[in-house]
Amino acid sequence: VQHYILVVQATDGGIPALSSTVTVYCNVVDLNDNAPIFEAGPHAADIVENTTIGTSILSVTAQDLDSGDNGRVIYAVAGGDENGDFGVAPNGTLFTRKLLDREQKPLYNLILSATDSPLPPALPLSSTVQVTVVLLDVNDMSPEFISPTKISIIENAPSNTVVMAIKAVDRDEGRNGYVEYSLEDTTLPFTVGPVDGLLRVSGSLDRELRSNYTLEVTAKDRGEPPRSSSITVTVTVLDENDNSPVFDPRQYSATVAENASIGASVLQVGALIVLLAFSVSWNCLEQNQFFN
Ligand SMILES: [Ca+2]
Ligand SMILES: [Ca+2]
Ligand SMILES: [Ca+2]
Ligand SMILES: [Ca+2]
Repeated sequence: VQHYILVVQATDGGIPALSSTVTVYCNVVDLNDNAPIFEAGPHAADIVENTTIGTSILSVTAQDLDSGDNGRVIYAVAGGDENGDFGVAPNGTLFTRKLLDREQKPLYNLILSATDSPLPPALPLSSTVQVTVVLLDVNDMSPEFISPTKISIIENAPSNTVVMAIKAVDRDEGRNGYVEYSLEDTTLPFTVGPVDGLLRVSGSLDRELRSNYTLEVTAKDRGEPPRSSSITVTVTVLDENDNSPVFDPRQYSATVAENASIGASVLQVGALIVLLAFSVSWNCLEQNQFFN
């Protein structure tokens, strides 16, 4: 009630009694003594990630029993939104201000405030409410390979021998992040486990016939639509009976004086010392048979 109209009557004690009336207009000035109060919760909503900027999520309402500016409510996001991902419209509708990424942050616990707007020097009063926003996954991540792309296997390895474990990770959730593996060329003597990614030998490997294989491996998720990515794995077939030492580097060079004596040390290759076997003359230096 803001206005009272009172009719006041004064009557004397005489006989007959005389009286008169006066009308009193009474305005009650509002004090800001009520804070805005939110309707009871819980307040929660699910939205898909990557939703358009400005998408409405839910609405909150706070009632303020005061009148005028004392009851005029302004809404704001007061907590839980460090990156400024959300805003609240004057009517209390929560909306997105940015593209939201479930892989970065799947859930927000927001604090919304409602504050009234009394004229100074009166102080505003406010209250808060918690709003939970859960992001639903969209298949926006492709599988990413984390396994090596080069591997070797001994020739004659029996069928079913595990060559390596191929691994790809997909940061999406559920089916969107469930990865299955396959080989592009199924005629090669290898298979890959669709679920475990184990690359196995499935035929004979003969280094003399073929010393390396290039396998294109695809990892595909089960999203709708699915996303996939591929890598190339090089498999080198090693010679089973090759016991000869491997020099590193493959080539060595040394300079020998023309008048070096037979038996002079030329250079050392690992544990092997190369000695001069014949005398050297300048015009024969390009041949190799002087050394043993
Ligand atoms: Ca108020
Ligand atoms: Ca995402
Ligand atoms: Ca996603
Ligand atoms: Ca995915």
